[in-house]
Amino acid sequence: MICFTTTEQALHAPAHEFFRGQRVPCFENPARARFVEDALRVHGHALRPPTVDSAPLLGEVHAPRYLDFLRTAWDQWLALDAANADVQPFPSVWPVRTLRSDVEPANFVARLGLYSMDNGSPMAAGTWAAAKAGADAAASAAHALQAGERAAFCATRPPGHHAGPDFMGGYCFINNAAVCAQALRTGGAARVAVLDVDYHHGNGTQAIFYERADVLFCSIHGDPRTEYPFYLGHADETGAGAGQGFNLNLPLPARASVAAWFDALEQACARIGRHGADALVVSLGLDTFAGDPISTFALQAVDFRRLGERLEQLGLPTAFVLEGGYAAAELGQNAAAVLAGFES
Ligand code: Q9C
Ligand code: ZN
Repeated sequence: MICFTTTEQALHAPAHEFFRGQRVPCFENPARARFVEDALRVHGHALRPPTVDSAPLLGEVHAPRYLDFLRTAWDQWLALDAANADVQPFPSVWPVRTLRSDVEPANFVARLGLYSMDNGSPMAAGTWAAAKAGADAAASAAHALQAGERAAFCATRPPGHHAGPDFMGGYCFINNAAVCAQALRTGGAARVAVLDVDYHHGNGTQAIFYERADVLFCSIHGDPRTEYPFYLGHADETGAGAGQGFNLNLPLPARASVAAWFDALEQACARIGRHGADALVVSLGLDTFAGDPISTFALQAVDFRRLGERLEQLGLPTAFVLEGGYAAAELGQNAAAVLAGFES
């Protein structure tokens, strides 16, 4: 399978995040991509850099003022104090209900809160470069499908599916799956389906396409009553306006069985089949793995292979975009298992 990786991913290397009241090493780190690259090579996949500049697409899925902020955030942080080079910025205040989000504050941390859904998306000097390169990979995967490839995989890092039209969140900055879906639409696909199999609901992708009928969004995830991102991902979110009926959420209780997970996958596949899609984008989170340190599902490598086999049966040109998965040492073999199932 054609596989896109980026050298820039390593430039996004914040040191720590907050977890249960403590500062801990980031779960989402450059080693994840290295494990994926190593496993892909072992399985005989050729790795290549992005071939497409995603810049013209970014404004189709994200707000201009958010992109301006992201692009310049690190320089603004350093402008406050040169010593900030060794400090990570974290938001500490957010424009929740009754507060205004239309006026951009001058204060940097206030703007960081305006453009963040949580304090769980640490930034570093190379965050923009890495996120932009990941988006380029997602656009390149779309381009490869349009050039006739049956499938493509992008080792996108940082991940993207929590990033909404104008906010970062959950380790995500640019919504790579949305960029890929939009690239497919711009390139001529009339209908696209996005299937999000990350443990966490893809709130950003849902929000970006919620009022659109051309991009179907389906997600299988931990029930937001107990699992991140908490405030979106319920079954009664079915789309709005022209997009009514084009959003399918399949929340499962924490610790759901593998059998329950594959039952949900069947429901998602049935809906995707009815959409008459010209192409499929898979938000491939692998944090459904039994050994994941922050999630509670129970999939094993053999199940990831079965996932790949089932997705192949949809018969669609398919772009895989890496999302979460924090058992880094097993991430590569689990990603390779999906591709092996797809190609078997
Ligand atoms: N602060 C993805 O899988 N919180 N994001 C974890 C530590 C958020 C996961 C708790 C988990 C986000 C792409
Ligand atoms: Zn996740």
